[in-house]
Amino acid sequence: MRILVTGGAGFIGANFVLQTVAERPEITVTVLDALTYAGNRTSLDSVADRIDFVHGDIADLDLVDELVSGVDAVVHFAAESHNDNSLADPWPFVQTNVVGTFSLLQAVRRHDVRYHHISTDEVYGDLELDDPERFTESTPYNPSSPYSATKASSDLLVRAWARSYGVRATISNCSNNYGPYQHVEKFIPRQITNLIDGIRPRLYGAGRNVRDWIHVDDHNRAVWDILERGRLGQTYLIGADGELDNKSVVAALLAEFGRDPDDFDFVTDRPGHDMRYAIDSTLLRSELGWQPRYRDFREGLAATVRWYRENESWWRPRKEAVEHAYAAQGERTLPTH
Ligand code: NAD
Ligand code: TDX
Repeated sequence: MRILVTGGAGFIGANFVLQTVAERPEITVTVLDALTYAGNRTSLDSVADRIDFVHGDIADLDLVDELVSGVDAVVHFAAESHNDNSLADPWPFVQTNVVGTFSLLQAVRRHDVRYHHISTDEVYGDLELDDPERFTESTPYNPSSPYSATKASSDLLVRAWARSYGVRATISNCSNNYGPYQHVEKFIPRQITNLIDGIRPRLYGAGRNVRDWIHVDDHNRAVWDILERGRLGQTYLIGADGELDNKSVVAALLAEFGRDPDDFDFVTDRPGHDMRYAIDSTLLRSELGWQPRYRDFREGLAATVRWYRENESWWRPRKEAVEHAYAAQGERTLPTH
């Protein structure tokens, strides 16, 4: 089987490629990645001689058509992925997430290639802290940020191409991932690298927002299950029952670094900040037999902290620019709640 992995130099895509090469040596992998600020080719160094890497844009129709014509399946990870950036400058999100997905869909339609679309739980909007419900495959779409609106748009394109043109597509909507190779702009790597640098972690608002954490390897194993055994046209939610509020995540990190539990700052909140995400992954578990392997968040977090400690050369070149961008977006410390 030959697969085209878009966004394979990003966080989840790179972990997917590393896992695939290690566990499925019979698969031929081609990566298509534009190497934006979020892409890092060195994440794939250990498998560089076992994959093909193409530096290019998913919105380049001719390039995408050529690459898709030579594979059996496309796994589409490439995206502009950071909510804060989408609030500051939404255009690249429309271009990559919507136009880029359109370009891939046209190619898989023309060449009748199997397509798996990676999406997010954020398309469903957010839940109240005390809401007993969790997101399911039938929750109505209600995105909040420019990022989640463009991801929702791309999901709808996939659904339309599957129904109207018979494209052999599946979609997965996953909750917040953590693990190695995640960009230092994101919550957990930002706080880990702050702590390594002796800077206090920074919590938006009151730190009460809840995210449903899943280890990136568990996400990627679910993607393979869906690719191999998922029903065409079906959406699957991926989540590992990992709900935690941001303050608890910071508390776990402070403990990991042997720091005082109060050693963090509250900073300006994100506009429109979603309160809570929570996934009901019953369909994935019952139909495809998927189970998470990382069941203890604190263990997974400790392993992730070790990875950032041991791989400073991977993240250090990007740290200063990220902190500069947050400062330029107006982030400032708030009085303690
Ligand atoms: P990321 O920002 O770390 O990586 C994105 C990758 O896509 C980068 O390598 C970048 O260079 C590449 N890219 C961006 N624009 C491109 C373009 N026009 N053409 C080709 N390549 C391009 O993102 P991530 O966190 O790895 O997310 C991957 C996917 O998973 C995204 O679709 C995201 O919406 C989805 N997702 C992420 C999470 C999460 O917690 N990070 C959760 C659920 C779903
Ligand atoms: O410094 C911070 N302090 C803070 O409190 C940062 C960067 C974030 N936060 C909060 C905001 C969120 O409540 O932490 C939570 C997680 O923030 P992000 O890492 O930016 O993730 P989120 O906005 O939840 O989106 C992520 O999960 C869904 C990914 O970035 C998306 O690509 C994915 O679709």
